Amino acid sequence: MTALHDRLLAGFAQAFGGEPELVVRAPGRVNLIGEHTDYNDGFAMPVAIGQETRVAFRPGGTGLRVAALDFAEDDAFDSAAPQRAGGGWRDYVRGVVDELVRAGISVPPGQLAIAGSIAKGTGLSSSASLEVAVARVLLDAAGERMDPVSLALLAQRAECDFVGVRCGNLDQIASAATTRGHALLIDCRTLALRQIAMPADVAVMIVQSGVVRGLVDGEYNQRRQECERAARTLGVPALRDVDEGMLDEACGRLDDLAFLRARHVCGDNRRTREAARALASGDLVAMGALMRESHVSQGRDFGITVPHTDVLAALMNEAIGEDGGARQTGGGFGGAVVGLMRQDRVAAVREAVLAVYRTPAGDVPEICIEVPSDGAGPVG
Ligand code: GAF
Repeated sequence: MTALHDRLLAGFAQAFGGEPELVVRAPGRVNLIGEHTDYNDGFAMPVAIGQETRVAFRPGGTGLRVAALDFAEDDAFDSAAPQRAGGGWRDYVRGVVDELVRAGISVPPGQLAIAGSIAKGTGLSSSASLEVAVARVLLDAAGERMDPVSLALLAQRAECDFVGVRCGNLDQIASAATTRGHALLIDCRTLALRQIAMPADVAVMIVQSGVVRGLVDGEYNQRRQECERAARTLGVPALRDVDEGMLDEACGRLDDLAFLRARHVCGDNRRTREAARALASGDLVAMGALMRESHVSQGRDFGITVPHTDVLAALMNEAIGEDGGARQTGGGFGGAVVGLMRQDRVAAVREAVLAVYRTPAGDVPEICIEVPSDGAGPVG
């Protein structure tokens, strides 16, 4: 099927013998625009990508035995009991099991193998895709159905409660609820979703800066606290309830840092809604301008770009020209830069990046062209 699938089946056979009964895939995502807006009840617009996590399951035995093939590590625990966090990849699995048990699902005992093609720390949501894949395979094995958004929210709770990242719902919804060939406009408060067809001649390019980041390092939660402080001072439930005009009028009430954080969030909420309209009408010039503005705002106001992603985004924007744009994507502090461009610009942009950009280790960057994929589901 794919190299990942073959690796998963071979790893399952080696760890547990024989074959799985169920295989599920859940994609990573690249966020086109709307960053750090999700936990402010705002808007984001991701696409699901071809890089994904696959999990294979066979019911039987007592307890859950888990083999994480990418780490050559395993875990074993009672799948019917509440779980305790212990650190590392195990928390993503145990956290999901814990949430399923809390939701009244009778998680079957069995063997579970996990393999993925999303590199960690690259801003493409390897952790959300793992959570969503594990939740979906265990629900399927239990004979239970859950709609994609409820499944995503369950996975998000697992990350918040077990891993300790107070993330929003963007990554899990993107992994669970996207549709092939479409970007997904998410209203992170109402959970209204709008699928937006990608224009046929538009390419999504992801370039890895080579600066690896993690969300657990405190900066992410700190940004969230700063946004919550700004909302409290402004007397609103979340920054979603403030637009840029209101913010300008209220700026005297906010400390400088809270004002800057709020300006980014309010700006990206507006830009994301405008971007959805631009993409839906195939207006890549408008879409590109919004992406460039969003990148600037992430650096100037939100303090989450780094010199390498600034250089890379500038280089890509120059090579793309007016018809499209590029910006750092994901939680920030490195990771990937996403570019949207006409298909006929891909070769020139790739060439420009490879000629000039080097990762902190001095390597040429990884570049891939992504075709927006379907959200999580069974394979085969
Ligand atoms: C990370 C988080 F997990 C998401 O919830 C979101 O906040 C994103 O950073 C930034 O937009 O991926």
